[in-house]
Amino acid sequence: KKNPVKAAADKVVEKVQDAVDPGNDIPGAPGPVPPPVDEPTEPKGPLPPKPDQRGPDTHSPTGQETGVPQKKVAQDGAYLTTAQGARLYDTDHSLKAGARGPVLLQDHHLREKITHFDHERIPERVVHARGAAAHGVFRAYGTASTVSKAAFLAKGVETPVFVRFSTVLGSRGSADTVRDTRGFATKFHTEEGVFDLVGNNIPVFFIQDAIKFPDVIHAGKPHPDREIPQAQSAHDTFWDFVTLHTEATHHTLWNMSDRGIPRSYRMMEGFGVHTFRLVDAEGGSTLVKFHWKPKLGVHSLVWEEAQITAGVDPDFHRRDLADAIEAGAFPQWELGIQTFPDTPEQNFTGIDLLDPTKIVPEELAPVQPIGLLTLNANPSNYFAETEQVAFHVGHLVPGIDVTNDPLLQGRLFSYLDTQLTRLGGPNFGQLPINRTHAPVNDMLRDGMHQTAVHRGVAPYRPNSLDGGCPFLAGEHTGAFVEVPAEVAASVKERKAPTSFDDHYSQPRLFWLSLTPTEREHIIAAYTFELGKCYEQAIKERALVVLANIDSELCAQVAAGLGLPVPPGEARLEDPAPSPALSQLGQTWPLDGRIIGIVADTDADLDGVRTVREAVLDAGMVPLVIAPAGGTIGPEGNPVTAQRTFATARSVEFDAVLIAGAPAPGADAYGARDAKVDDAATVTGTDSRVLLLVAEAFRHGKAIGTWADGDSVLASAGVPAEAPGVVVADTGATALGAVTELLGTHRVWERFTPRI
Ligand code: HDD
Repeated sequence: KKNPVKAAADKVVEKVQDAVDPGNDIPGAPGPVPPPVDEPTEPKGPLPPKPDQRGPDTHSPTGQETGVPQKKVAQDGAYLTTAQGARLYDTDHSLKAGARGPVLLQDHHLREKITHFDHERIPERVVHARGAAAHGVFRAYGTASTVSKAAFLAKGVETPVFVRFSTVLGSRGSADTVRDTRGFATKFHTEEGVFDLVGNNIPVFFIQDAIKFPDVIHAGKPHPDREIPQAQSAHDTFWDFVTLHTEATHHTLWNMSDRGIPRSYRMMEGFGVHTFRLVDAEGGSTLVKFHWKPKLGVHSLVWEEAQITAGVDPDFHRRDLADAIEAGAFPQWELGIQTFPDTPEQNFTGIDLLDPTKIVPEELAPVQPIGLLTLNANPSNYFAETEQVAFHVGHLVPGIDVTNDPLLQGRLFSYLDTQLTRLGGPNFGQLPINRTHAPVNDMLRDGMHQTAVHRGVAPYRPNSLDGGCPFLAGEHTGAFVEVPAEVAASVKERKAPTSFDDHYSQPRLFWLSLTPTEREHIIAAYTFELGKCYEQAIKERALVVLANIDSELCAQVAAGLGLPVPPGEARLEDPAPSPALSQLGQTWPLDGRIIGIVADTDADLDGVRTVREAVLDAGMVPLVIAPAGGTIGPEGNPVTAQRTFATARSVEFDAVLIAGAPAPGADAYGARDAKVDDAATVTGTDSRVLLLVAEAFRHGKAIGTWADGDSVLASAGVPAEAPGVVVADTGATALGAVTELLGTHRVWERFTPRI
């Protein structure tokens, strides 16, 4: 009689033999088993990455080679193992007492797999939870060397960087295009240690003292009872706070402007916000404000576009950044500084440099370029890099120091503190993305997630057992030495200087510096956001704030809300406008802009081919929008559809071209096959195409047609003679005119401001 236990055991052996046969389920021959990993044993140099902890691949899945070959597979080696390295023969069935029996507690693999999964998430950032990041390089022009001894600012020095962009209010899974401030945090891996420039896309902040940060964030985050609304400022608690704390007026006005809904992370300015202090080789100090200037210009969405995009493509900004880098259209910013003498008053032309609600107009203190940032590689792993990166305003290098700005001072505490909860202890600096490239020789020991195996017995100073090592550096051996700034004899008090009481002159400066179209957007934004509030008293208080910025702004918003206009306070003389604050009026490069080309089987497909080539040659992205997926045109020479009438929505395109049918008799793509000839022309009647064209028109986008494509315009309700609408004979002519229009981002004449 057959022994059932032996039979079961034989079966297992058989199964194991099946599984370990490399030809069985692994395509191709198995690679060599990787050599054992060297665990870091001592903290002296930068820790070597494990094979699975490599930095980013400098190239994209679409084949853009930029260096290291892309690693396509998730694992090294041929065999699946446990975390302890034991090879596995089955990962789909729990170990059971018989196929229909209960699961056994002894199943180590089951418990390890589930336990690890249960703990895959870490707390999201308390603010700036939603982000997207990229690797890059910063190349210094050397122009800052006269004011800072920082080694990475010396001429020609190239420093690896990691930049994370973010929204502030939303959770990790929230939409990208909501109205909000954007974070712009840069980690410079310099030879002298890490320097973090943790800035925003708005140059001022809601509060003047860090002690109020929990208040402004509690007010902006979803209401604590129902946890709604997500990633929005259009609700009562936000407006309650910002109208009671009028120092928030300036930042709020920027949020309500086009700056609150950027077109792309690649098209945002960045600001260090606070005044920092640079120190030169002789110990002389200069006050500075940091600016990032995007090479592609500063551009925004229009509000309806932002709203549609939040539903149609919530990952719009994340995708845009990754796609651009993948396509080799590396985004670039110039880093610039405004410099001010480091006088005891820390005041420039009457502007208090320690007040983070104030800017210094560029017309008064020009932004001087000091280096170029290029983002050239996408992260390989979102969690390991974008999620685990830890920025801190206190990560400074010799030559860059802080000031007494009370907002900055509080941040110096918060950023280190928050990582203890978020990254689970004090050793987050050892995570691959955070590891400094400079040699580390600290005396910090132990703690949660310690990965170094420190040697020796004397991690203290002074010591004799380690021969007194390590020694202390001095100013001339690269030590970070604080600027010996004088602290005026004073009393201990909870107070702000009286200069911090001016909450309106700079909001007015911003308002006066914008074009009528930009002002119109602000009026619409306030009307929308306040219209979403339930409390009448909050709306009324907001109108009082607006009356102090501008009477027309207040009157228009009051009209929209159906409320009376409150009296404004008497104002001092108007500040001179700062044209640099406006986003309009210049022409910018078009790299990475997306051109939608609507075409069906009857369209002039030769024209479509020519246009596609020309768009690519111009560094832009052509996307053919066809009635259905696959290809259109003759079998031997088809045109591939990248989008269909079902998947395309206007918000994805910076401009739209409509390919009409060639004149009767003219066969634009040569030998058509009968099947194609029979296909009905659907473009001009398809409601999705008409919506696409109407929305593109409403959002101020350039629209071009050729052949008889203009017939679609009439059906979509778009006047052929309207500004920015091009009716041409050929695709090349239509594209030429549309490209010209794109340089200014939108067709601004289409917006008719009320004031
Ligand atoms: Fe902050 C994150 C920018 C004021 C406390 N902040 C954070 C990030 C950016 C900023 C870009 C995301 C970094 C990343 O991508 O990981 N924060 C700013 C700017 C401020 C500012 C420009 C004003 C000028 N922040 C501020 C104050 C406090 C904080 C006043 C606290 C007193 N910020 C934090 C934080 C966060 C943070 C809680 C959340 C996650 C993190 O730090 O690492 O510590």
